[in-house]
Amino acid sequence: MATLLIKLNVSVSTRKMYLYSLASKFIILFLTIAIASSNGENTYDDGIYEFLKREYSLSKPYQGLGSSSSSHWEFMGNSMVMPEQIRLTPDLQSIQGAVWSRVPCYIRDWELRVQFKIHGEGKKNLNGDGMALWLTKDRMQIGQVFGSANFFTGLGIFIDTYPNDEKQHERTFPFISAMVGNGSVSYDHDRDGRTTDLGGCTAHVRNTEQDTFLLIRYMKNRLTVMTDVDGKQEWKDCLDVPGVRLPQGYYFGASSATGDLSDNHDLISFKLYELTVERSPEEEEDQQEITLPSVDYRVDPNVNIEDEGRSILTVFFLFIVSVVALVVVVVVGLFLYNQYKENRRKRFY
Ligand SMILES: [Ca+2]
Repeated sequence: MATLLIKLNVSVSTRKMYLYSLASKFIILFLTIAIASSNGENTYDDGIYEFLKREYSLSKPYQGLGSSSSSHWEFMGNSMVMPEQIRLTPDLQSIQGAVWSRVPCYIRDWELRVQFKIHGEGKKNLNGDGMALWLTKDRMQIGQVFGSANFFTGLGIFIDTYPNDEKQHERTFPFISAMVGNGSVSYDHDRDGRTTDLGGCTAHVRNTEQDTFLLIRYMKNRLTVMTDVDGKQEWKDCLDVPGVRLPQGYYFGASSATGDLSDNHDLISFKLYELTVERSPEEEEDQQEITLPSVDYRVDPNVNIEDEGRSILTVFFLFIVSVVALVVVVVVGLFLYNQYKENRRKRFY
């Protein structure tokens, strides 16, 4: 009996020890996760890590904003901070507003996630003009491109809510597009930037019930834009362009403008994540040479490549058919001629 009691005691204390060790493991795991998330660190696909960079980010309650030189962000035009958003423009005619980072960005690989809201009283196609997100050499310059300067040097992402070019039947608005400017190329507002854009997508972002988000990723010179605008909580492809070369030390910004038509253009959050990406020595060297923004290859929207490709194929096909037909005619002709000669020879003898 005594032996049994001892055995029971031993097994109870072993179980306690096991439970204690399990509990402590859980606590350690919990603390690790808590510390990691408080640092703004998350694991990304393929082992790439992302770190939230607070100095380039904006979110409620929008601290670190204003005219003081210690603030990271500065206002321009009619933009204003409200409890739930930064209103770049109210739903009034001929208004411009912007917010610009004061800190030049030397992060090479990054992902920007923007929550925004575009809403107003105007009926469909009686609203405008949209908003833009920037990473440019110059900052705080009022102008004609969604409230910011034209002939910009850097990257512009446009959420264009009004079709200025009536001929754009194949594009449904609102339309999101991207442009890389080198200081000497104009954004053509009357053509909705069609002549210079790197492509884009339609996104129904206006007067929606659900929250609307945009993701811009710049990783190893590849520019990717995705949207999450239909309340499904998943990113949808919009634009993906390799060979986009952007120099370091540029400024992030967001701007908006209204004209005869208007909308509320609200920036709710602007979160910049640094991505940790491994590079080969060649890629390192390639990066150091970038002094002016450029794109290795841009599809010219005025040339219909599909049609051109088709016509080249047609010409090639016709050429092959002609050659084959010519050979057949020659061979058949020779055969018939030989037959004719043979018949004549037989008739003579
Ligand atoms: Ca437009």
